[in-house]
Amino acid sequence: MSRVIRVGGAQMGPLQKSDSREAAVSRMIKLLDQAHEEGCNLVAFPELTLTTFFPRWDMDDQDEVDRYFEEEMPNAATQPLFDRAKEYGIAFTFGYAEIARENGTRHHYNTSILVDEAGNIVGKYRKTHLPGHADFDPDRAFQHLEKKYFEVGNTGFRVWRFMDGIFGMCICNDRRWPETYRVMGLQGVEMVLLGFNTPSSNSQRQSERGDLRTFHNDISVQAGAYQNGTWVVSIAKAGVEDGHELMGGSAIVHPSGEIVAKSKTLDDELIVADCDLDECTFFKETIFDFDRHRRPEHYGLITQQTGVVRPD
Ligand code: CDT
Repeated sequence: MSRVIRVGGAQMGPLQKSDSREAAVSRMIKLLDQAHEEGCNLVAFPELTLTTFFPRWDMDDQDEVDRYFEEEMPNAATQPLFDRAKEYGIAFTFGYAEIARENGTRHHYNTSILVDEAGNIVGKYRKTHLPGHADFDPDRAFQHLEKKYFEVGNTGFRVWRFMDGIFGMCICNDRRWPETYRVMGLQGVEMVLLGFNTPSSNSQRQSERGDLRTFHNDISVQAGAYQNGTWVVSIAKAGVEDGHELMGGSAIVHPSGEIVAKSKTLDDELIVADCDLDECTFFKETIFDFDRHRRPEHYGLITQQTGVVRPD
């Protein structure tokens, strides 16, 4: 039986502070309509799809912060997206800022969900690698306060049996860490879905070239795909948000590591590729046959320590 999935990567253009959830969702629905016309079975949207990338703003009023978060999913603003996707029979994933109630306490996470073609949420991932800093940093050209507004996710890198395949999720900065893909690779992942919001310039090194930032994005997702024999669908929120530019470069990556579809703009844009999950098999059974070739007895440091310990 064929395991080809037509994937739509729904890059989003910028969202300003003043934009409503409804405005974001109506743009998502437009991309979904286009994906339906192009015969997609699965649509991937970016990280924090519903709002501007608010961690660039330093806020101390928790009520103001909480306005960027969702307490329920779906909710009134996103229900039309769930309804339209169900009508089309399209599965989808998107990221949002989540307030979760766990053991009577409110927790703030940077979250993404996987929704099946019948509109059921079948998977949830909470971001593990939170980049940036927790306190205002006057030495940066702009702020990146994810460590202030979010807790480290408590889901770990799970995978789900979904659409005749094995799917996993991660979010933005997670894509730069090989451990992210390998933990999912060890569970047989065949498609990693991820969204990102990446500034076009480095707040700590303004001289860094844009093409180098694109290279670091590409090399991360291409290596993650190849080294684990998995598809990677990596989707940006791009463009200028209240004067701050986010890079584009959404990509669908084959298990060979080759990019098979790439966005060209910094705006709402759908990229499409037919992804045959069976194309993972060759890589998983040859050069990256983990069972035959991995040597975990020599990898202990990876889980025993966080930072670098240099020899005396
Ligand atoms: N959203 C996100 O994780 N962005 C980071 C920027 C890091 S710069 C502090 C990224 O890795 O793209």
